[in-house]
Amino acid sequence: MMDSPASLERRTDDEVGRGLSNANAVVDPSRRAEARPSADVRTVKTTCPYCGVGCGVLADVAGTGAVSVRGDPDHPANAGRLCSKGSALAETLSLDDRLLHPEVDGERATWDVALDHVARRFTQTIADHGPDAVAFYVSGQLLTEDYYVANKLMKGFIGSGNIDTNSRLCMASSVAGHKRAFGADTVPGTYADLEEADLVVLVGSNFAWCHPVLFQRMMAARETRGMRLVVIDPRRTPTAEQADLHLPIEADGDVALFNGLLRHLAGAAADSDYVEAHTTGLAEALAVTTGFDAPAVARATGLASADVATFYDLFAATERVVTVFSQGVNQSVCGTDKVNAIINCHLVTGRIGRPGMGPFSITGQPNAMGGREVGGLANQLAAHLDIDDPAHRDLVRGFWNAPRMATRGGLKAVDLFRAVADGRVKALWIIATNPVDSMPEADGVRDALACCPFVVCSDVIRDTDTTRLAHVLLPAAAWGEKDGTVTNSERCITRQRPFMAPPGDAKPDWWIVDQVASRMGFEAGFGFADAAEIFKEHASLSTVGNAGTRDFDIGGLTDLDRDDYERMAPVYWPIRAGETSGTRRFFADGQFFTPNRRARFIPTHVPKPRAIDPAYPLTLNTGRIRDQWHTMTRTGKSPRLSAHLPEPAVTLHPDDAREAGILHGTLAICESASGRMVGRAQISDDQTRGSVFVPMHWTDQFASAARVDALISGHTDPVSGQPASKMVRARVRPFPARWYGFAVTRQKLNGAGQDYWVSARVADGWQTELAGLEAIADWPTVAAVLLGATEAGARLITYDDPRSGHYRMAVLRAGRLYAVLFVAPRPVAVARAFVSSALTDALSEAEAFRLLAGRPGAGRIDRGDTICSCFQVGISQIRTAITVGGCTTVAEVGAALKAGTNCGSCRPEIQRILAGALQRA
Ligand SMILES: Nc1nc2c(c(=O)[nH]1)N[C@H]1C(S)=C(S)[C@@H](COP(=O)(O)OP(=O)(O)OC[C@H]3O[C@@H](n4cnc5c(=O)[nH]c(N)nc54)[C@H](O)[C@@H]3O)O[C@H]1N2
Ligand SMILES: Nc1nc2c(c(=O)[nH]1)N[C@H]1C(S)=C(S)[C@@H](COP(=O)(O)OP(=O)(O)OC[C@H]3O[C@@H](n4cnc5c(=O)[nH]c(N)nc54)[C@H](O)[C@@H]3O)O[C@H]1N2
Ligand code: SF4
Ligand SMILES: [Mo]
Repeated sequence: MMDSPASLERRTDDEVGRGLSNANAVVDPSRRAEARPSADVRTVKTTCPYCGVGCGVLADVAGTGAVSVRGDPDHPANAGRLCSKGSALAETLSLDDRLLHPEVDGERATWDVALDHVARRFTQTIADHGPDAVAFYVSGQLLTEDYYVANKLMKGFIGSGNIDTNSRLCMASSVAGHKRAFGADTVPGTYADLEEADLVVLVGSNFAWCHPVLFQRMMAARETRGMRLVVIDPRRTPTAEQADLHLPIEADGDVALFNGLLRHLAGAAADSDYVEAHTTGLAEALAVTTGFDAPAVARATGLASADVATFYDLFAATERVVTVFSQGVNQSVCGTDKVNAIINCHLVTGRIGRPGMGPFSITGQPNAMGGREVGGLANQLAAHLDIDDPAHRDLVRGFWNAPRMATRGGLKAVDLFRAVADGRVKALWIIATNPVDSMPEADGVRDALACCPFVVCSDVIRDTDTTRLAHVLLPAAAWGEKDGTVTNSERCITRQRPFMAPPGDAKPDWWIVDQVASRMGFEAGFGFADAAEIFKEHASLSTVGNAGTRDFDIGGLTDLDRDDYERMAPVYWPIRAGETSGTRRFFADGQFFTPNRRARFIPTHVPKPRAIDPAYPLTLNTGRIRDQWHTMTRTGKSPRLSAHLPEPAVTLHPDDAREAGILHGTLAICESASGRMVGRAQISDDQTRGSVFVPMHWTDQFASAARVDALISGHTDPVSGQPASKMVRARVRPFPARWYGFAVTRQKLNGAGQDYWVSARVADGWQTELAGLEAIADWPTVAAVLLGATEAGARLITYDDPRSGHYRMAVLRAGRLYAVLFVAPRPVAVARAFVSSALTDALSEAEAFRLLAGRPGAGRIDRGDTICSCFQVGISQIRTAITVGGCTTVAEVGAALKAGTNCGSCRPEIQRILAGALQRA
């Protein structure tokens, strides 16, 4: 760890016995299984801060302060497993990049000054322009307690509905679909249902990469029970590759597909007794499916008619079926209809509320569910109550003793930022989310913040594309420091516990909001002592006026004292007063939360095809990669995670690439009517013709121009207000690079000024891909500046061939490799992992030359692109194990190289490499 002032402070904390240094030890994962914490190791049970699977984590803190993590064998979600991101958590705890002190207008400030300033500006804005002139934009990565306090302040005390959350971009369509069908935002099922099912249908979910531990649980059950897997996704993803049937559906074909299925089931597999006793509206829902036979559905979805028929028959014939859905469903102009089209099929067959069956909306963020419980969306109230229902408002008003309850819902995310842009919202507080990168119309969001009179940002990182635009920065305590609860996709509430002291001035998010509330004059409703006290209030509210009429009830947790809260084991909701354990499955009794207790069928509508603009012939689809988390503020710190896919790819079908004149491995510009990005062209028939895929993760912190949300339009689902982040019309063209470069440097290379750059962490520094639109005549000078080799003490070794356009420079300092650059007229062909692993090595001049020649020296192998991040096994090694070593299964590759034997997240990719290599052989 670098000796930053922050780490010195953390050590100062040590001295007074309050905290720990957070030096990171990454335990060799091969030893993790046996790792028995030694005497001076303290083990803290907490929860992974990434995806909604909500895996239990054991943080082992050594006497030295070094932290390592392993899966918690006792946690019901993961039983000891962690995926690649969870396994690398210790690598993300370093203090570099952390926001450590409050700042006001770019100057460091005390908490008192910063909090008073925020309270004063919000109070003044409300006095001058009314409560709707202020807003909060928060996050499913807040703990339930943080979220509860923010929502209480805005809806109960400021008196506006203007608090929305990044869950609007994530779960809003599922919430709306559940409410329409069930009368409440209820997720009926459990993870065990995935193990007990005979058929699992994954709709718009790259399960293997986005919910890896749950995916592995499911796949393990499949090996023993032989369940069938259908994947509905326009791309052949690593998940789709594992499927018995992959349906490469055209974007937004889902409503047609499930309407056709409803029609098929109504004839073939309906449970008329169930429909009769427990539902309403089937006739109306069926009426809109007239004509949806398999051939018609095939035309509407771009699928083969035979595949549609196979899917329908399989679904009809299988009683135990779970339909899992995620962002390919939610993030759409017809997201809510997609959700209801799926639920309709489970209602008509009565396959809900019983083991191994049901519709299952899998949440993305660690506390997407907790956010829904506290009512973090602008159109909700706390405790699954409705803001539009006057009786519900009265109930909450009474409980909070709220001086001015909001009387209606507030602005939803897209409208909220538009209101910032046009000046209706004049003061905005952003907490734990990075909208300049993750919101649609992202350039518009950036411009809106730039002209907003007052922007406050609470984050753990100093420099993000959003914090750059804030007037006030408030340093939040990060994972490992903060204390509270999260709820996972199956309604399991688990504690996140601190195992380190917050560095610098960092404070818990709830504390920061609570302080501002008190300073705005709302002491009566705030002044919480700790997370336990907030949780108690939240639990109590869930019982108010709730005699089994509302799904969210955690009355059984209202009596927890501080020690109980501290010890609280994972627990499921609902857990009503007097109960000691929660109910695992909803709707077993066929009773729903609508006024007549019946579930509703909803007629769902196929979206009108949007007019195709010949200028933008392609459909742009966006999403996630295996080892990065959203805007990379934390996973981007991990060399291991950054090695998997270090550059944003623009993935194209071969025919589309050919038409656009784009070659594999060159750079491509992807643009829509609203913005553009540049990335590495990847040509693959995993992509369907007419579509292009770009990952959502890259920001201006890591790349010259790769914020894909600059391309996404503000089209939203009319019911849920969720943006269609997976579909915008776009086009591609070659980035006309005159030269390409690849650099590995100790310090982050300052790419500013280069036409194209993308940086990623490697073990001792950074690697950077570069390209330029203009030829460079004087490479020796430019290279020396780029590599920081202009100071004394740098030994330069160069290779220059002006005729062929090749230039290479290695910089040695004190005999060790400090930086190296390769320049070529075409994409640089040197093996990345081989060069980056030489950084800081002691090299003779001859060895440095060999490195510049791109030839591995003695004892150094070229691993190729990293596939297994736990053991750093590359694609070349895996191919060799197959072609030379004779491995024919994933297990054999694991035995030979260890690849895939720890977290298992890479097993689908090893499978793919095997299939390719064996086919060639
Ligand atoms: N590694 C990693 N894991 C994560 C996250 C992360 O950042 N990184 N984020 C977490 C969060 S917050 C979330 S919300 C989840 C998201 O988890 P997922 O929803 O599984 O992930 P995405 O990659 O966004 O999208 C899933 C798939 O939807 C497909 N799709 C696009 N359009 C359509 C369509 O019209 N119909 C259908 N059927 N499919 C379509 C895409 O091709 C994509 O493969 O992941 C969580 N887990
Ligand atoms: N094109 C496209 N856009 C998308 C999506 C997509 O699939 N395609 N997916 C959407 C979805 S589903 C989601 S969930 C969003 C995610 O988008 P964001 O929420 O914008 O992404 P994150 O990078 O997770 O942002 C979290 C921020 O909070 C900070 N942070 C981390 N921990 C804490 C903490 O404890 N306290 C505080 N105060 N700050 C903290 C991080 O440093 C980071 O800046 O993106 C959405 N945008
Ligand atoms: S699956 Fe991975 S990212 Fe998700 S909670 Fe588990 S360890 Fe964390
Ligand atoms: Mo999400």
